[in-house]
Amino acid sequence: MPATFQGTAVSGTEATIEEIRRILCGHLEAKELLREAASMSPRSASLVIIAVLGVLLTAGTGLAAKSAEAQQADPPTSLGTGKRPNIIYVVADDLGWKDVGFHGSDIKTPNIDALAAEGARLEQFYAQPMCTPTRAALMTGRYPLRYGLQTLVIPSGHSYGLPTDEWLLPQALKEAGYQTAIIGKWHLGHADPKYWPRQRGFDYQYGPLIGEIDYFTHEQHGVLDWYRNNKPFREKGYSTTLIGNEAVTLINQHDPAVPLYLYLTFNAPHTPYQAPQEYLDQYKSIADPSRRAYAASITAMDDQIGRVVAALDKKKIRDNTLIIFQSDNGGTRNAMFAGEGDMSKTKIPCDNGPYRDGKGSLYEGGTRVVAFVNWPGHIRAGSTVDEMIHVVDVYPTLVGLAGGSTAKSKPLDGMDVWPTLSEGRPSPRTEIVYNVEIFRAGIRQGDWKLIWRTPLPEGVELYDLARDPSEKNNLAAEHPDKVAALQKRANELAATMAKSPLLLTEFQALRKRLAQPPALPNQELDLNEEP
Ligand SMILES: [Ca+2]
Repeated sequence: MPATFQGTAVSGTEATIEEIRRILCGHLEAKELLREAASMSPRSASLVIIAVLGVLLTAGTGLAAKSAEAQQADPPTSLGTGKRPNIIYVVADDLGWKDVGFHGSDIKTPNIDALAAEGARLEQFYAQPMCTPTRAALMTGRYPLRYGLQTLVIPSGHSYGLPTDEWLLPQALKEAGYQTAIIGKWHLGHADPKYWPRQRGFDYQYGPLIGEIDYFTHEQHGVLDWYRNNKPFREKGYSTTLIGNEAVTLINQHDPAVPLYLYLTFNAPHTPYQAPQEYLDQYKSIADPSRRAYAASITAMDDQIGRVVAALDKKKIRDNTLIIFQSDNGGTRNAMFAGEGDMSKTKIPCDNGPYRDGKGSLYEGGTRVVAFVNWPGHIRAGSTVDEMIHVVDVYPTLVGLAGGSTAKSKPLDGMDVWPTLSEGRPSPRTEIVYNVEIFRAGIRQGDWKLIWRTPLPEGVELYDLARDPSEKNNLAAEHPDKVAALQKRANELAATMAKSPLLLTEFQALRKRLAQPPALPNQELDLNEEP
């Protein structure tokens, strides 16, 4: 570690270090924290923060494209069945692991439950801890650390997006002859049309480019976020219902001779917790208004999924349609990660069952998400796949099924897991990379999982997930060899990671503050002027 970093850390106050930790762990509070730091600290404290951030930001080499790790990744194998299924890929937003009927919830999800029961439940399906990174991993087959999207979501006021030199899943499926459509939330870049879905392989687009919209006005921070084929427009209705309507219409009008890839991404049940009265009325027994609206929004989403299945049946293409469902991250358990809106008066309603913590964290509650796969005659009904699958695996698996090619993709982290999904064979995956950022990492190899927080004082946690899936017993002190091996792996990945455009932008904004005049108290001072 550079001497400047050590010196800076030693000379900084504990309060300053804590500020840095909070900034790094929660962008949403960053501006407020910086304002606080500036008002209570001398100018030198700002310099300390900048110095530490600068060292941390330059720690990554940004050589994602040259990643030796990625170059060594196994090439995907095409295990297509000869059929080219329609693919309906459904993503829920911030859905708690336990908040579906098939995981024991009192929230009614009969359509989701039926699909899971007639297909395979995926009980070790891992996503990234937040929206943007998971969606990027799904679209690229590569860890977000490869292209700088590993930290937080793309905030509404930021202008970066998923780099355009990535070859996305819809591009690969379109190349294979699929009709491609996104109906729902994107959240992989909104400030420049070059990041929008229509420019990234989707023939058709409908829904919000960002997300966290008001379900009824479809606005984000008072700005309309509701588009059809790149044009903003207003329409009345509850977003979940509108998304369902659009999916049904698309299926009804679809030419069955052409395979369809529909990326169906509800903004439900993300904040703000809202639902139509008829759904709220189904949960009169729930006293807490947040939990009632959250439950109602999940049932509303379930109804729309039921309508999509009915449309497939009516079109007589159900038997040749693969349906996959997942949440993009675990349910929210910390208000800081609930979204950009005010959560001060809201009781967090999500339930991740036995899994610790939730969205934003590297614990299982943030990353092991509700998921199932269903394809009549191809996925064994009533089966449970208790094998490790990472969201990056979806890309090569679907492209393989589609008979497509990954030749234009950058080196994939994902593996073709079709034999695991369809036949219950052991997963080729022996490792889960929960995330690697400049301030923390989560890595699982076999049943051993490391969570490593690197801002000082560092935190090291080691769990045996086979015996302790709830991550209650930190075994780091008992197994220093396992900690060291997993830390080595995390460091290897960190050495290849791309810089985060979010943190770089914030760092540059911090530098601009150096040019501002001193924030002195606004009072008359007696100056001892020399005569
Ligand atoms: Ca999310």
